[in-house]
Amino acid sequence: MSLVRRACLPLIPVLIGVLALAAGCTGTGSADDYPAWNLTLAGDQERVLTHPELRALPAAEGYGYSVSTVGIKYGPNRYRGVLLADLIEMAGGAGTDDLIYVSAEDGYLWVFDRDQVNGKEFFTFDENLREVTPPPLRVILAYEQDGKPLAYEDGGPLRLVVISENSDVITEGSSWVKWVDRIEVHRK
Ligand SMILES: Nc1nc2c(c(=O)[nH]1)N[C@H]1C(S)=C(S)[C@@H](COP(=O)(O)O)O[C@H]1N2
Ligand SMILES: [Mo]
Repeated sequence: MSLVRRACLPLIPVLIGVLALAAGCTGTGSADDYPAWNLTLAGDQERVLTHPELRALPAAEGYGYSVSTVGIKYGPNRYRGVLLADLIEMAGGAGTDDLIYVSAEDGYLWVFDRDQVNGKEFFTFDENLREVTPPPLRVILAYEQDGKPLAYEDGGPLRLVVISENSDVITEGSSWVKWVDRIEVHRK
């Protein structure tokens, strides 16, 4: 007993140091720039991803520009996040007829079909809000806006954003779910 205690005690300060280093060195910014936030992925099984775990996944970047139902334009901004399609794969994938439920803290829910997860079927508009043929689009769960952590008032720490390579393509804000905390694959 006492032998074990004597052997382990000196290790504790070392362990604390290692943990502190690990906490300070994850992700792009410092860990303290982001509030604590978890994402629940519900597919065949349920799993929870922490914000640092999400930021460690392969990232996608592009321009996002949205318009609200009342015609207020928001953007363009540069966004960085994880492809929704990658998260669906992590949840076990989705079949052609499955639906993806993306929901938030405040109870808001938006339903995507598999084509939309892959950036298809969205309506796009020019800056005069005239409908245009959609360029290639991708849907990401964004955690960064213009190089900074996505702020709570902008829908952060995690917001669904439709991105493109063009800074002048506008998409409908209704699918830009703010404060996302759950993504669920609904099997048909
Ligand atoms: N969680 C959540 N996300 C949401 C909404 C909401 O009420 N709750 N409203 C949606 C709608 S209808 C629009 S037009 C945009 C508005 O985005 P804004 O508040 O950044 O202007 O957010 C979308 N995302
Ligand atoms: Mo809206």
